[in-house]
Amino acid sequence: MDIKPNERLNIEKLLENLEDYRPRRRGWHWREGAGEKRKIGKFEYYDTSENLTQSTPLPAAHYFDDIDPQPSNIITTEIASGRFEDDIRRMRMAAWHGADHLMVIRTAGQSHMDGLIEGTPQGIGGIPITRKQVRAQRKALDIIEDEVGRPINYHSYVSGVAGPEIAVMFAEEGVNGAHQDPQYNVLYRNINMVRSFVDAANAKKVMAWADMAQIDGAHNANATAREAWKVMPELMVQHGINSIFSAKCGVKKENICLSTVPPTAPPAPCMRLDLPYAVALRELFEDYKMRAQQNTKYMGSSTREATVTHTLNLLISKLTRAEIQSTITPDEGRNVPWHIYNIEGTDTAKQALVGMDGLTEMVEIKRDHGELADKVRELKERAVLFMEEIIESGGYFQAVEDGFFVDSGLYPERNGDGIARKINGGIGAGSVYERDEDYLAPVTAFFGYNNVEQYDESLVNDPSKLIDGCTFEKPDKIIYIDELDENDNVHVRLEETKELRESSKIKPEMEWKGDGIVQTTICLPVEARVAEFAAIEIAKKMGLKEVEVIHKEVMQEAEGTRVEFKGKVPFNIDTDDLVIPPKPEVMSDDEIRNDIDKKPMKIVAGTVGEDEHSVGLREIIDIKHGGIEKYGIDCHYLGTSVPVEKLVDAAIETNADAILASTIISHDDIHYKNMKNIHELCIEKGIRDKIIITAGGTQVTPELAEKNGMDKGFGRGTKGIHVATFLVKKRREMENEG
Ligand code: Z97
Repeated sequence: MDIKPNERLNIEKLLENLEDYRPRRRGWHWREGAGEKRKIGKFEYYDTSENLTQSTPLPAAHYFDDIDPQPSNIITTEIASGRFEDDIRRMRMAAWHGADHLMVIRTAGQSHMDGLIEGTPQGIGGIPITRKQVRAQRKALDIIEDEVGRPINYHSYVSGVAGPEIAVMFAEEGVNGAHQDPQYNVLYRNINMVRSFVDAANAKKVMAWADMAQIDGAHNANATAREAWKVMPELMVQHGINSIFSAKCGVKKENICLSTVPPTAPPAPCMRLDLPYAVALRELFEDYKMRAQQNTKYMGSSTREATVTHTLNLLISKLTRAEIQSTITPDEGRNVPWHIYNIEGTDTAKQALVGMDGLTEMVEIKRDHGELADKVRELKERAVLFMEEIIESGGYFQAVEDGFFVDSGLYPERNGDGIARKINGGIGAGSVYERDEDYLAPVTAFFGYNNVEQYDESLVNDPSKLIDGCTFEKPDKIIYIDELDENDNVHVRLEETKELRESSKIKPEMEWKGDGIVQTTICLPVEARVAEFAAIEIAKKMGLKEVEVIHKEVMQEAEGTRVEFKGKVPFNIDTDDLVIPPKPEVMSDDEIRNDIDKKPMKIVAGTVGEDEHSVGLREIIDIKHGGIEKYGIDCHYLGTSVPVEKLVDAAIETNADAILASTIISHDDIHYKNMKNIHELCIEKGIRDKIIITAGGTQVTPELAEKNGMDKGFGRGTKGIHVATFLVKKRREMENEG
């Protein structure tokens, strides 16, 4: 299924024959050419990766020949709105902006589900993982990665008591990465610790077979602890436990990624706390990859504030390292997972990382002495002592029982507020049994004793041969169930939005097709609480439904409050009914400049009649705001209230190519009368066929200007480039005619 850039992804078509879809590759993919020096446009870059074949560059790229340099780091965005069919469309937008790690991971509580579910139920605030969703999304990403020209890593999570089953399904379906950390289940989901570690061994073994990247769950301690910067020693301990466990289950070290978050955020002096931590962590775990995520613990609903925190975190990634750079949607605080914020997060990372290209060639961390060196040493010591105490206390399980983890004291201090779990407690307690002697598991990538040799000694390393291959070798053995619920499935949902997909009708959307959501920012001259309720009234009067205030910020208690609200519009717009004026024609700056370089151009300009307005015309001429001077056009500005005769005479004297008349005053149609006068005087003086005449002003209608003898009229909103484009084109035309 090929797709053109201006063509929407056809979700119905994508869902056809899903039962026959097979992933075309497995395993994690790092960016190609990462860290090589390369020339892109007019610049040399030190740490980029290969360019995309199609992409959406940053907004300022049009000043730089539309280049779109890609950092060496993988860029992650989390997309899981609850409707996988709309997430696919968002994935395409994110990939075009430079994301190549698409995580279906949000707080749907996947880890509370005790088995694999089938079909495509709609999630709430996240998405339950099912085979059909995974398959449809991987299939869509095959198309999208071909479109942008870079492999895309698809990722979700292997957690809960169904973890091993999910891992198997992911391996079958070509999922490229997953969160897997038994400590997450134990601490945050109260899953029995023995069960969780046994399950993890199986899951990790399967993930190793599928060459998946693994992300741990240490960052959750940072997000959960009351004073997050104090859990730094513990974070390193958690990373250590999961990393070595994974390596022992056969996961390659380069596929083991530490999930690290700079633990604090402004107004804390975060660089002084976070940078030494980042250095210590990377030194202790130099064989492993870093997956850096922005700090969300202190994130409120201000997207501006979240973006600054993210950018400071990106500086740490740049100064140290982060093979994978996550970008939380900066709206985590308001719980509105919207398309536009995935794109903003992705762009923030791309922009900051590319902007800091080559920084470490010029700036160095003071590693050997001073505050940073002391702190790095101290953090490592605290972490090692923490680990030693775990061993002394009787091991990991005992330490969890004793509440060692997520305690908000800075180790070795303890505040007694850690999360304690019982070795015999939690979900799945007592569900782990020793394997019987004749236990048989003739499947690939199975952890531990599976007793195959009893049946066929030659198959010890290839147990699934006993059954002529398992689902890994023989995907046709997978039992594919399309849907289980006749009301809660993708076909029912698509039916509801059919009109919006198959006609010229559109509706605003933030999350799902046709959700109608709009967001508005206002400033009200009252204190916050009054502003909030006033904003709701205003939104209702604007015709919005289901109004909610999503952000408030005091400008000054008495003078103003900024309020952002969202709501839904109840109508569609038919794009076929729109009257869209033709796009103003603009040439590229270079094309205009080349023309003027080859053959100089001169103009005379003034505000005609008794008209003292000068600003508009000067903006059209002046280089500062993109006026026509910038293309090298020689401009003779005659001032305001210039008589028509003077303007025409000046044009003759200077042998000008064009007259630019500005006329703002419009009573008694004086502006059109002036135009007519200029036109007629030029005829009288015998220059009309050699000169271009244009008139501009806020009340000028292009059609009427032309009726009154102008070659072109320019109304409100005109920019220098519009005038320059016209002058160049008209001159070419006149030359051809002459
Ligand atoms: C991230 N922004 O990217 P549940 N397993 C592990 C986890 O860390 C998580 C889950 C499972 C964050 C995403 C935090 N992580 C959210 C190791 C969650 C999720 O089904 O929500 O319980 O599992 O890491």
